[in-house]
Amino acid sequence: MEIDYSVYLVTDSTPAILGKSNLEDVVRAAVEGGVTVVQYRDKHSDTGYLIQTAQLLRTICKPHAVPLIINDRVDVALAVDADGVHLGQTDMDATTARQLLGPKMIIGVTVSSLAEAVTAIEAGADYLGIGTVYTTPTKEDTKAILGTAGVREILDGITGVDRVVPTVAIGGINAQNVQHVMFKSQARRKRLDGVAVVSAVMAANNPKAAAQELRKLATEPSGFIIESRLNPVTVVNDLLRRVDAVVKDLGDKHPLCHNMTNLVVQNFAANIALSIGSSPIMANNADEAPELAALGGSLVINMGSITPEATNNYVRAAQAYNASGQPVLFDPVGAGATGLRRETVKKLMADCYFEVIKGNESELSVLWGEVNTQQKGVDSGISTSSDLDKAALTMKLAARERNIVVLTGKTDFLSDGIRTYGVKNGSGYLGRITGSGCTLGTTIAACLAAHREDKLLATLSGILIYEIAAEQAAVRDDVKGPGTFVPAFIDELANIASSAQASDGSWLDRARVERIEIKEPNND
Ligand code: 3NM
Repeated sequence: MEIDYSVYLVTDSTPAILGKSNLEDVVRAAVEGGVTVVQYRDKHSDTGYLIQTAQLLRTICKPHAVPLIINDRVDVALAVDADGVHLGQTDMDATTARQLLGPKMIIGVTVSSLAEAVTAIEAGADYLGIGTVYTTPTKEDTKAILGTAGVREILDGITGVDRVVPTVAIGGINAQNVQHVMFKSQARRKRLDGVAVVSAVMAANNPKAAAQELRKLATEPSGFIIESRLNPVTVVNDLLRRVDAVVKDLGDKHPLCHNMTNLVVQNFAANIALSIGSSPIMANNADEAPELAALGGSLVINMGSITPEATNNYVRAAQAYNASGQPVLFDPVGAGATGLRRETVKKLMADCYFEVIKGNESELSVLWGEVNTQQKGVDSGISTSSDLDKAALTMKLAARERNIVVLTGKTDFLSDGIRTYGVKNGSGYLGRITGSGCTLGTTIAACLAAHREDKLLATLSGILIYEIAAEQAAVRDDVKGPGTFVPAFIDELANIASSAQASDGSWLDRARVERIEIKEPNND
């Protein structure tokens, strides 16, 4: 039997989840809404009650051809002629269960490491539940929190095993994150077949609608695809030839650039956006985000001035842009400076999809997981890494997050996980004024909104406009120091935007971009 694992419902009869609802009613609604598998999971009731309830659930699932799987209890599965059992690591082992159940019954196993996954497949498991993806209050004895990167590692690892089995991820999955769980956990040769949820349906006010929405989200392609990977332009000169058109698009389309940024740079960022032809809005209340996202622009989340309220607004705003397929750029300012910032980064990375992440070396090291990177303030600090190390960090983070990563510094690095480049343009003045990193984010985000086809090209265009304008400003006679640099810089950004409108690409003669060849990251 071919099974659709896309939305796998695990039941929970405890009052904390089910509330005052009745289990059968919720499962019926969920099946009508479109869940594709039901697992009856009840860790507390007596055997007689389990059998009675499982029989009832069977009559609900059968007309919809939805398989009914029994958690842990092989005897109950046999008694009600269920479609299969699901076994945790401390339940009966899969080999013994197979002997008792025969060859036809489905056996699923929960795994939280590659070793467990391989053992389960070799013991004859028909599918794997991979968890725990995110922290969840629903199950108390969960082991490792894998994140999407951990799920991906397991998927990558099991492609080496002879038998291919379907997989679902479990733990903290809901309508807000289902698409990026599916997208970000995708390994080179294997992707998840679906997601398993408890509270997202069992605790929903309207389980049928919740199931419908999850089914739609889990099976529809997300807006996150980095299309540029399909047919990428890689040669530097070919990319540079296309940059002017991106800058021209910016002037033609005047895309909205929505900034949720820190207190220091709000005015500067708005002026930078205006100078390159984008239309800025500094809106920190996420209640406005769905309407703003519908206008076709981009969002910058710069966590320079974080508060609990701000973090909540960032998540909700990013999710609104994610839902509408519009780009979000994340600037993890000072990511390693305090425990609060590390926690905020973790939350944002778990709950949102960022098309571009832009940071300095120490910020990106924290995102990669070298959490002992201690940052002083928000500056990058003294680097001990070579340019190749920085390029490799940029590339492996982009490959893991399935997005574009920009690492700023004397040379800026950018990568989509496949193509990696270094940009050597810029001016020392950028290091002597506030907000130069932050407003580079605004510039890149404006380009992303204007050009949706090749996201790496859009990112490169933003970096080049910015760094070349800085170079042009720095050599002007009227620039005597950082104070006079700022207005000259804004003027030069506007000059580049006007040149692009006149199809004069001569400003790009200054571009110093080189491709960096790094062997494919192995996600270690
Ligand atoms: N198993 P929710 S996590 C039943 O990690 C279960 O193996 C898990 O609940 C595992 O969808 C979990 O409400 C509970 O977060 C998932």
